[in-house]
Amino acid sequence: MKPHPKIIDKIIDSVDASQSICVVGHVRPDGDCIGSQLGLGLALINQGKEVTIWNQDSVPDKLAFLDPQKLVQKPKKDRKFDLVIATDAASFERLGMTGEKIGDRKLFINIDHHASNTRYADINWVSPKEPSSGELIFKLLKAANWSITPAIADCLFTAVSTDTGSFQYPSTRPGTYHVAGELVKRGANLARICNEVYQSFPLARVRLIRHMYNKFRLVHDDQIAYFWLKRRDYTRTGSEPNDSEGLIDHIRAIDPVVVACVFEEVDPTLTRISLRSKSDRVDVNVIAGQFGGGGHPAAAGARIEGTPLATQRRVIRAIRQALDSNK
Ligand SMILES: [Mn+2]
Repeated sequence: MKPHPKIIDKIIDSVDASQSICVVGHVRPDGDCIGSQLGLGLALINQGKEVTIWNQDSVPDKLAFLDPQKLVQKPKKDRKFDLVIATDAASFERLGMTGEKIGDRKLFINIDHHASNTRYADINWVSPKEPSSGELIFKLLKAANWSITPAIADCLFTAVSTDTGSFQYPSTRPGTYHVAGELVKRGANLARICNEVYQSFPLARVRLIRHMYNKFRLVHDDQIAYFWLKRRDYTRTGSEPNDSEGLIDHIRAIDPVVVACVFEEVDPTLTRISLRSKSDRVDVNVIAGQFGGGGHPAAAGARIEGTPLATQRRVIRAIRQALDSNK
């Protein structure tokens, strides 16, 4: 009897058997998504594959240095692919309109590290213990013996670094540092990555941070911190939704705070929430799940229908309950 091939071998065999490959990622892509998409995409190009890299949204400015060839495109028309690989996308819906354009494919592979992943593809490599999808891509490249060039190392290092909060989140494991070390050995340009990703925020974002510090609220013995981002806050500060990424870390980084929450107005009756937990006591993936969202124990999100006030009440109540039930 033939042994059941390990999933990673199945993925490598599928790539070998495919010529046209599309690599897709989630809406409003972050460093892990773009780094994983580009790191994998570049490796596949080096393998002589015909590669398309699609994301519904543009590459954030601070990550543009990873894509000098502008490989990441917005999907325009339906295309035929031998293989589509999704990276860092917890659900099919998270692919946004990209999902509508990849219908004609022979095989669909999902590579992700979100515990909430819905296993929507033909082959699902979901490993929630990994702190980033970038680490999964690194393992895939190593197992396949596909060369990790300095450009690929830049992409994967950015993925690993951003999704671990610069190697600070509890998800960071010894292996994460080994992967990072190996990526630096293979030419990841640390100075460039740190300067582009962490030291080059636009002034508009600083105005948004000022707004946040003026407006954030503390409740439940200062254990819950939250603030609202309204659409007018973006226009007023000259910023865009991309600029709000990571803002939540500022209120999370306050001593008594255990859970931080950002309410972002999508439209008057739709709110996007982001949640961060600093303690094992509170699993925000569970809280987000109560509102149809998900993520990780320490970082999760959801989109909630309803008036802003009702949404705020429901979410804060859920956080309070989580805090009180695990004292
Ligand atoms: Mn990720």
